Amino acid sequence: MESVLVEVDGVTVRPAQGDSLLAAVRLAGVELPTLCHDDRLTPAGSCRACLVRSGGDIVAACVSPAVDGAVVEVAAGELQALRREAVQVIVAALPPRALDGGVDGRELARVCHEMGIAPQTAQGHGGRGRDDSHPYVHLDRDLCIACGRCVRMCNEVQGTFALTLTGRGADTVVAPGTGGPWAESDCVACGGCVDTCPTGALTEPGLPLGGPAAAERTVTTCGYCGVGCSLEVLTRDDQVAAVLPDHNGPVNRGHACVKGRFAHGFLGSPERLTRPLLRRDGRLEPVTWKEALEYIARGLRDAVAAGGPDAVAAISSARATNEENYLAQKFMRVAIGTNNIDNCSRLCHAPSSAGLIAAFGLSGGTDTFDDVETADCLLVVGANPVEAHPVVGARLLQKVLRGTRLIVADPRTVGLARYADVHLRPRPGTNVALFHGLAHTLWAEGLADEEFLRRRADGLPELLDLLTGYPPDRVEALTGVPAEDLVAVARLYGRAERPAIIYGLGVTEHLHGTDGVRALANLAILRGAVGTERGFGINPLRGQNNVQGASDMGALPDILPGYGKVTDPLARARAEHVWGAPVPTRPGMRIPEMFAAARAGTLKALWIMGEDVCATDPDGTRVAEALDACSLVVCQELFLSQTAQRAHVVLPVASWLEKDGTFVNFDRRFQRVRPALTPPGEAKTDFAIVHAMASALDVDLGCRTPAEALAECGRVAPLFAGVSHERLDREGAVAWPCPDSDCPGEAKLYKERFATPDGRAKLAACPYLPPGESPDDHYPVILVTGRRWAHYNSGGMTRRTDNIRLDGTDRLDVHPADAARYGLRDGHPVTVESRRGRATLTVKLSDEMVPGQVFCAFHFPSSGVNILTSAHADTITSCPEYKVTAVRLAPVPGTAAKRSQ
Ligand SMILES: Nc1nc2c(c(=O)[nH]1)N[C@H]1C(S)=C(S)[C@@H](COP(=O)(O)OP(=O)(O)OC[C@H]3O[C@@H](n4cnc5c(=O)[nH]c(N)nc54)[C@H](O)[C@@H]3O)O[C@H]1N2
Ligand SMILES: Nc1nc2c(c(=O)[nH]1)N[C@H]1C(S)=C(S)[C@@H](COP(=O)(O)OP(=O)(O)OC[C@H]3O[C@@H](n4cnc5c(=O)[nH]c(N)nc54)[C@H](O)[C@@H]3O)O[C@H]1N2
Ligand code: SF4
Ligand code: SF4
Ligand code: FES
Ligand SMILES: [Mo]
Repeated sequence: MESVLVEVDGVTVRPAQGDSLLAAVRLAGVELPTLCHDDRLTPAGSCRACLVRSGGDIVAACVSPAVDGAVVEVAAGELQALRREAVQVIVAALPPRALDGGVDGRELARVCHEMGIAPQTAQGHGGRGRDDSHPYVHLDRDLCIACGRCVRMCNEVQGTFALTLTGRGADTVVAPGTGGPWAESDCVACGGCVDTCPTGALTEPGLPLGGPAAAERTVTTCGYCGVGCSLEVLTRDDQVAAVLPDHNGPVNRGHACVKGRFAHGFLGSPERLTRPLLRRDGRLEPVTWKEALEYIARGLRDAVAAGGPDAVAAISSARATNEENYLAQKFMRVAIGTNNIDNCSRLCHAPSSAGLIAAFGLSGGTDTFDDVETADCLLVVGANPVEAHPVVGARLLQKVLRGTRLIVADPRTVGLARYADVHLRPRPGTNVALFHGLAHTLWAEGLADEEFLRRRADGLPELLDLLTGYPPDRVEALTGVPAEDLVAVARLYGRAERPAIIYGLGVTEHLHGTDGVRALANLAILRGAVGTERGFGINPLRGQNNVQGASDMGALPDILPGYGKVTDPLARARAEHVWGAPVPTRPGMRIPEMFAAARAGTLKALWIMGEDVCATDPDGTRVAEALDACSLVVCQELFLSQTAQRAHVVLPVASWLEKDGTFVNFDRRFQRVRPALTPPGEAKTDFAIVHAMASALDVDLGCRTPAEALAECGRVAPLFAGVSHERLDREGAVAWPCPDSDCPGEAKLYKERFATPDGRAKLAACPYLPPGESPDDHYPVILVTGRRWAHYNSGGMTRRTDNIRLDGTDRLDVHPADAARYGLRDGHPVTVESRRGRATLTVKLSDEMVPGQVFCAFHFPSSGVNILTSAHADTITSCPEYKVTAVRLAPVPGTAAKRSQ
């Protein structure tokens, strides 16, 4: 970038062209106060705390460009006086508490302290009142100086546009744009406005006045979603005072969402499990760890005696750390002697893993999110990042607001769809046809990169043969997407210079989810937009905080740590060498197979480490039957979840804020997890529990600490050999593949060759096949399930926080036309019935839906959404078809509205 020459109080500096005078002053190391300025936001120039003289004029440095040859005066006494006067005017109108804390107070108090403005200056009487309606964001109007930082934060970083400045002159104050109380506004509680507010007008409950300095501080990684936000946890007396976004976080860069930032109230919930529980006479009763472990050891030995090692199975946890998952799979393979281990990737992105490995060789997104963010065209498919990956959603939205082209493919009008150049609304379950239609058009319009295809990809003739059957008008008939929209999208994606594909569960959770991933990958390959500088490939927004890691660590029935196959003698030999024990050769059972085996009586013992299968797996009635059929169910939990209620032994665990280890986020970055608190009562980490269970069976799993476990994993898995706790503590995040400690980690994959055996990408010629569930006369409506912003999966944690005040019930989004048709009223209960069972939800009229389709989340197990969903699953990976369930709707008697015909 070109620089310019500027002189600041006699010091010559070279800011970049386009920088402000404020940047130049800082480069010169000269002190200059600011109030309305935040580096992340467009400058406002309203407070006048940063007045300087430049070219003879008095100007606000934050809004004045640093032009070549500028001579800036900052320190002169007369300028200091002007600045002090400006701030004094602001402060004089504020009540005395505005300057509480002085040098240890809020930003305004610190600035005043530095400028020598006496605390008595603040003499305002206030009287404008507070808004404490929201659980996490509180407003003290008397402290608002109308600097607008909060408004800009909400617009320019978060993208929610919830705030505005109202009133005139000295009475100007921030307010929700909807009028009314904050709790009823559009605010999604990202906390950004609280962070940037310099005065304490916006605060969160619990945050100590002096900020980080007033409490103990632990930097860790969020334990909710796969974005992997780095967070700073402030604690006092072993309790969380506040959780702030870490400004050095590689993904979040000082931002976060309501879950990571505020949803920690579950920690102190009176329902938190603090002692082991054992079922006696049908009731779960507290026992000692010794009793619980002896019971488990006996039960496991009995199961193996009755049915061999394969009569035992484990469901590991994508909520737990890499080290815990590593140890869990080692336990199953070494201590029990079976490959029966799986994790919730099965329910989620198993099709991504299978599809991306088949197409490119490795199980993960092809690019880093930092690169994706520099794309000039985003194709977002079956993902709702504004709600499910809010920090990513916010970064994408800001890109789009700055002009990046956006295509959204989602049956619903999700947050990003409102900003899309084109919004495609395929009928749920028709993605493969849609993607083939796009591929057909790319080829027909000469937008494919034939040179790339020749050099780096296989399968073109077969694909072209198949694509003849997918012209736009036929695809319109299959998917409901207008042919001209399809063509417009193929042109946008095909003509972009650096396109990127981002996708979610709307692609994977289908009967043909893996085909969906492959057909989507075809687009990037046809376009030569993967493994090259001409695009950013295809990137799944992986869900759980550590679902990538749980699979990386080999908590899968056919895969060892680092993706060696259990059927590959070389991969087995490497693990056997490190573990000093044989590795079973037969692939184990997947989660749905475990339940089927339990019902059939061949699976005797099931160990569940942190998944609420009864609430979150499909066809819940049959899941409960499976658990009831086992002679031993062990469940490691924070709470007495629906699953724990059916277990024989429940072990209390530490949460992500109470343990040591690492997570791998959605773009393959290892990041450190550090304990900020001690676990309550007798709760232990999953790591300690796996060791204790092994000891109870007289097996020593080695790797005493999480650091040792990751180091050992690196010896089994060359992909991670260069990652260690010590390195992560030193360097922050490291992406895999990272084969040695000098390797920086490969954020962008396949630059030279793909990781398939022959180094070439594979196009897939998979025909479109219809979904497993189809509507009929009895079940005429398609139910799509997914996420809402305030709750997380089973809701076990978020329902036990004040998030319950932000979203208190399970709602069914219904198009007004359907509501009229079935006699449903907004806010009233509705019975939703599928071929398997019935759930009761609350109607929410929504124009985000297409008539004939309804949507709900599954965050309130008591409403029974997963009683409805079916056992149909991806034919390749067994990922459930959560996105398509045929249902019928009826008002709960006594609440019906008049029906229309
Ligand atoms: N707030 C919150 N955040 C979360 C979670 C949470 O529970 N709450 N869970 C985390 C987890 S585990 C995961 S996996 C991620 C999931 O994150 P996402 O994948 O973004 O989540 P979903 O809402 O399940 O599904 C995404 C979209 O797929 C669309 N869809 C459904 N069927 C089709 C189809 O046939 N074609 C297309 N193109 N689209 C379709 C749905 O309308 C929905 O908007 O979120 C993570 N983040
Ligand atoms: N209808 C429908 N159902 C779905 C989906 C959908 O889109 N629609 N999505 C599916 C997807 S993608 C996923 S990932 C699953 C998620 O399903 P689950 O994994 O069952 O959901 P969670 O609520 O994330 O976590 C389960 C439990 O883990 C516990 N827990 C949290 N941290 C820890 C820990 O460190 N250790 C241990 N041992 N336990 C812990 C929590 O208390 C919680 O009860 O749901 C699936 N279910
Ligand atoms: S908390 Fe976030 S979403 Fe809510 S008003 Fe503040 S910046 Fe906007
Ligand atoms: S975006 Fe995901 S990782 Fe970041 S704070 Fe929210 S839940 Fe945590
Ligand atoms: S910081 Fe420059 S005018 Fe406010
Ligand atoms: Mo997930």
